[in-house]
Amino acid sequence: MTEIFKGMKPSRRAFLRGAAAGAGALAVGGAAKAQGAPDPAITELQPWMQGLGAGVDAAPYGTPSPYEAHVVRRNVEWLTADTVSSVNFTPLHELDGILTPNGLCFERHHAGVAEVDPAKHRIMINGLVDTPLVFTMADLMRFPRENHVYFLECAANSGMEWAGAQLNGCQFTHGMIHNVMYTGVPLRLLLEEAGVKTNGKWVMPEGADAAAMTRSIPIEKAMDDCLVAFKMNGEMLRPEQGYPVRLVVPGWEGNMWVKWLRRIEVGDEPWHHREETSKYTDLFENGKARRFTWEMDAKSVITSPSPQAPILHGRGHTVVTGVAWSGRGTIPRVDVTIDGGKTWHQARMSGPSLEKSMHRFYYEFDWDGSPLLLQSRAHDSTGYVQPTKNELRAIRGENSIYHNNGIQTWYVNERGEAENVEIS
Ligand SMILES: Nc1nc2c(c(=O)[nH]1)N[C@H]1C(S)=C(S)[C@@H](COP(=O)(O)O)O[C@H]1N2
Ligand SMILES: [Mo]
Repeated sequence: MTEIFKGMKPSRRAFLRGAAAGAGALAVGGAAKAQGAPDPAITELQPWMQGLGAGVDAAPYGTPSPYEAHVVRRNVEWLTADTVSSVNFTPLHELDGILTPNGLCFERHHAGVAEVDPAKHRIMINGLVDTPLVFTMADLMRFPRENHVYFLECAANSGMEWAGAQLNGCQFTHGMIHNVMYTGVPLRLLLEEAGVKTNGKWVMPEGADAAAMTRSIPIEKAMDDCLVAFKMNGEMLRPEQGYPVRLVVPGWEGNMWVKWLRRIEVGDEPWHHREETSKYTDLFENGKARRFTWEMDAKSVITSPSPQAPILHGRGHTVVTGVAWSGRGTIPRVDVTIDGGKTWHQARMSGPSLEKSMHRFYYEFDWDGSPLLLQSRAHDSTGYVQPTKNELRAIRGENSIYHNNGIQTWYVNERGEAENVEIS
C-alpha cells in the first residue's frame, strides 16, 4: 500500500485508507483489491499493447474516443415535435473545467441551421449612421480583434422547472448554456466606422437564417462589450452557432446573440419585434409583463452527482462539482449543502474567474451512504445571492417561462442514484 501511494500527499493517503476501511464489502479501488485475486487490467496484455495504433492520417479532424460516445447533445422529446424550430442540450454532467467543446454546445434555432457561404456573406450597418457600410468577412477580419470567454444562456433555460421538478438531469434542466472563448471585433469599432448619429440610441441585429432573428439592443450595450465574433474556442464558428459570424452580447439572454449576422440597423427607439413582445417577456400574476429583461441573473447547478451522473463508488471520499455564472460579473463564492440547506459549506472555486463566464466549483466530503439533498447557491460580484425557486415564485407568480435561476435540488439515495426534486 505504501508503495502504491508513494509520492502522494498524506491527506490523500489518509482518506483513501479511510474509504477502504469504511466501505466494508464495497470495492473501492486498487488498494483493497491488491490483496485478493490478480487484476487482469494489470496482469494481462491488453489488445492496444500488442499492435501498432492508427497513424496520424487516420483522423485529419479528430473526434473523441469511441468510449465517450455517450457524451452528446440530447433533446427532450416532448419539446422536440419539430427539430427545425427546436433546441437540444449541453451534456453538462459530462464536462469539467469551464469551456464547452464546440461539438457539445447546445443549439437553439428558430428556423434550422442556415448553411452560409462565407464568400457570399455580407454584414451591413445602416439606419441612423453617417455612412452606411457593408463588410465582407475579409473586411471584418482586418479590424482589431479580441478574445473573451463568455457564457450564453437561453432565457428559457430551466423554464420547464417553474411548474416543479420535471426533467431528470442537469443536461435537461440547465443545459441551454455553453461557455466558449470567442474571437471577434468589438461592435463599437464597426459602429464608429459607420458613425452613429446623435439620435442613434438602439441597434437591431438581424440574422441571415429564414427566421431573420431580430432584437433591440440599447446603444450603451452595443458600444460596451458586444463582439461581432467569427471564432469559438480557436476555430471558425460551427454552423449551429452561426457560421461565419454571430453577435456576442455578454451576460445577456441568448436570444439576443443573433447568429448568421447579416445586418445591424441603428435606430432611435426599440423595434418591439416578436422576440421581445410575445416571447422573452415575463408575464406576472396581475397580467402585466416584464419586458427587456436582458441580464441573466446569477445561477449555479451541481453537475455531478446528478441524475445522469450517479455516485458509483459507494461511500467514502466523494467529489461534488458544478458550475456557476452571472450576467453581471464574476462568481467569487458558491455554497454547497448536502442536507437540503440545513448546513452550507463554501465550495472551492477552481480555474479562471472571468467576467460573464462560467466558473467551476468543487466540494469534497466523506459520504456515509445516507441519502443526500444536494444544492448549490451562487454569489456574484455584485453581492447578489441565488434565490430559491419558491422565493422566485413568490414574486413572479405561476406564469413564468423565462429567467428561472432558482436553486436546484438533487436527491441522492443510498445506492448513489440521483433524482430531480424540490424541497419547500
Ligand atoms: N439568426 C438566429 N439567431 C439566433 C437564433 C435563431 O434562431 N436565429 N436563436 C437565438 C436563441 S433563442 C438562442 S438561446 C441562441 C442559441 O445559441 P446557440 O445555438 O449557439 O446555442 O441563439 C440566438 N440567436
Ligand atoms: Mo433562446
